[in-house]
Amino acid sequence: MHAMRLYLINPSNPLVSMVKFKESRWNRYRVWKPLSLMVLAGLTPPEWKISIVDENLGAPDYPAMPRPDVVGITAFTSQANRAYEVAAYFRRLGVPVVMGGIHATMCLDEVMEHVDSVVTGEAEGIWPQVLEDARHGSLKRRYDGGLSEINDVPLARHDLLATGYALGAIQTTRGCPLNCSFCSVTAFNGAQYRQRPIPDVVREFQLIREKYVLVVDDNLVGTRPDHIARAKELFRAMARANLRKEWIAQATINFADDEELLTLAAKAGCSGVFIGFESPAPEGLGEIGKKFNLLKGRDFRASVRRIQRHHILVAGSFIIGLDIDEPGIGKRIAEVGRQYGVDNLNVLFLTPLPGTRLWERMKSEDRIALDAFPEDWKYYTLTFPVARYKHLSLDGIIQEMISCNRNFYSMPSILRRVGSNLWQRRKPLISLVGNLSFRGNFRVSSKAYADFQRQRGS
Ligand code: B12
Ligand code: SF4
Repeated sequence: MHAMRLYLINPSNPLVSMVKFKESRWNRYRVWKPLSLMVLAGLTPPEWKISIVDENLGAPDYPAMPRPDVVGITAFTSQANRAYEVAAYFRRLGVPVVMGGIHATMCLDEVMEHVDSVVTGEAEGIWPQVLEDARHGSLKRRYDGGLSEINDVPLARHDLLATGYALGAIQTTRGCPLNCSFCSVTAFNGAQYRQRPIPDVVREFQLIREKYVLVVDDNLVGTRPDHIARAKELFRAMARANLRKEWIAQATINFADDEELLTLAAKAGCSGVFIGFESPAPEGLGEIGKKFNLLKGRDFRASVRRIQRHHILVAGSFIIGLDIDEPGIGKRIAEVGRQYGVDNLNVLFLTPLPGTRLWERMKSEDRIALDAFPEDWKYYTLTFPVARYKHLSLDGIIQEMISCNRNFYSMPSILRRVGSNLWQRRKPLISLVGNLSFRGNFRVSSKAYADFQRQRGS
């Protein structure tokens, strides 16, 4: 049996790539490992010779590369256009192309037009079958992996990607019960919070070469007491294994409510968390279905401080463009970010992503402004306004975003924050790099907004 050659490709993202390194050296921090492809490689039988191609590291010279037997492509919605170009190239050569991931699942009919075979859902239960069919020349047009058995998630192939990324990546849980209206996670990974076996996670951490790691879980600690208990077990096991890694993760604000959890997280190497505050107004949280943040008596500033006391940095995420948002919202978010005391602020435009409740609602209200698909998918990065917002025009909302970032990332503000980190001995260097990186990226974004406005003729 001759070895079969498989390319697993992460199409370049229009806004995020090393090619744009010239525009801002902070771009390095925007290029992340495509973990999906490393997991697929982990599921692939040994008779396949696998290459993972991450176009974000630089444009590959496909004609100079050996012809593969099969190509697998992953894509977020924003990468769909480039995914179709890559698919067309390999199909012209007669190489069968399979596409999977979030966009393929949410926009099945569109994707079917561009590739030979589509895999919807999680891949663990189905990928070996897809490859077997490909080997026999009998690929089906469509496969559905549904939700995987969490114990079947293999160790990702961390050895297959080039070094040079700022962070390694690992996943320890899947699924989220909160089902916020703008997010595709509950629709894609289900409402049940599924946890990988702790020994697998520890073993996989040991395979990661990078010192700094992104834990990609949507919520590393979960929301229920049994979730928290598991997180504590995981952190204990990580500390025992003496991994010598520093990691960042996403969590809900209840992370702050348990001192033991925070102590264990810090011991296990946690150096920062992303927390979705989403809106400074309770009505905003109601609007997007993030009622979890509305729990009575929550003092966000005190919660943030409790986390920071464990030398863990807090990045706060907000959304701009809710129906309740009026002119002035940008400055308001910057003020609230400062008031909560977050170390970094990450603000994104409300974006109807296919497959979400927000998409259904905006579509039915004819509020999707950028809808020349697939071309317009490139703007679905959450860094462009793509909808008709209630009280803000396209130009107006961009101005709000600019005023928010100008305000929060002014040099005096950065120096004040980093100064206080220095004073509290709370990772001042990482905080400085984080703040400068956000500031640098903001400059790239401002240029992108100008191009966007020019192209839209506004
Ligand atoms: C980590 C993460 C990031 C990281 C790293 C991104 C990266 N390059 O890996 C960062 C923070 C950089 C990021 C950025 C963005 N992200 Co993001 N991110 C995630 C997150 C939390 C986890 C992704 C992950 O690694 N999962 C683990 C792997 C193993 O799972 P998986 O990717 O789903 O892969 C499985 C299946 O999908 C399938 N599969 C995937 N690809 C393929 C291919 C083939 C051939 C086959 C057969 C199967 C298959 O098999 C895999 C194993 O089961 C998801 C939410 C989520 N839970 O998925 C959001 C998510 C993917 N992100 C999202 C978005 C919108 C973005 C951004 C566009 C906007 C933003 N600012 O957040 C940017 C784009 C940046 C970029 N580089 O492209 C959306 C995507 C929705 C959509 N329709 O596109 C998600 C779903 C969250 C949400 N809000 O709904 N993200
Ligand atoms: S935004 Fe976060 S909390 Fe809300 S559904 Fe998505 S993953 Fe869950």
